[in-house]
Amino acid sequence: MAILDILNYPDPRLHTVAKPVKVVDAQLRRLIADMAETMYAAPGIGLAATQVNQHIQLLLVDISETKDQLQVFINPKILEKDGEQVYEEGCLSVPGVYESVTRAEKILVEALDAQGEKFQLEAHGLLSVCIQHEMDHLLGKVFVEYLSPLKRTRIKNKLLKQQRIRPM
Ligand code: GNR
Ligand code: NI
Repeated sequence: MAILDILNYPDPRLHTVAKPVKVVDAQLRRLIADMAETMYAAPGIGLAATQVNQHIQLLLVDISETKDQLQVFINPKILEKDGEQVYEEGCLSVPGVYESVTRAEKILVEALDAQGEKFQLEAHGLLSVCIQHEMDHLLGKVFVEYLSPLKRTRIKNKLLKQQRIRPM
């Protein structure tokens, strides 16, 4: 296994739209294992392939305390959304930034698992937030895009400064 580099906002590659996975094979499971190791090491409760510069529809989540409940979603689709919740979100690609985002409270997701088997899951609360956050990454969207342009500019400049890149 290997720990992969995570892209940092405002890296333009974070805005790439991921393509569907065609085959669930050993090579894909190797990427899943590396992404899991990367997510646990970070530590984070979710990781989208986009964040490790792999532009395919693959995301992982593990919201358990014990960090032994990995859930893999390949080619995920949201079939139903219901209600609203506000959660203070963070992102491994936007280190040190935590801001409130409004999302659906309940989602019904359909996806393939790491064996290529189709499944459906109804998610609420943090799991629902996390899956929606990761699915946004696959669409090339980072959570700061829900914030005001002023906040987003401040966050961008703070992160560029941290990365020693001249502010825009
Ligand atoms: O580790 C993470 N924590 C988190 C907290 C609140 C809402 C969403 C998240 S996902 C984030 C990991 C990450 O950046 N996934 O893309
Ligand atoms: Ni994120």
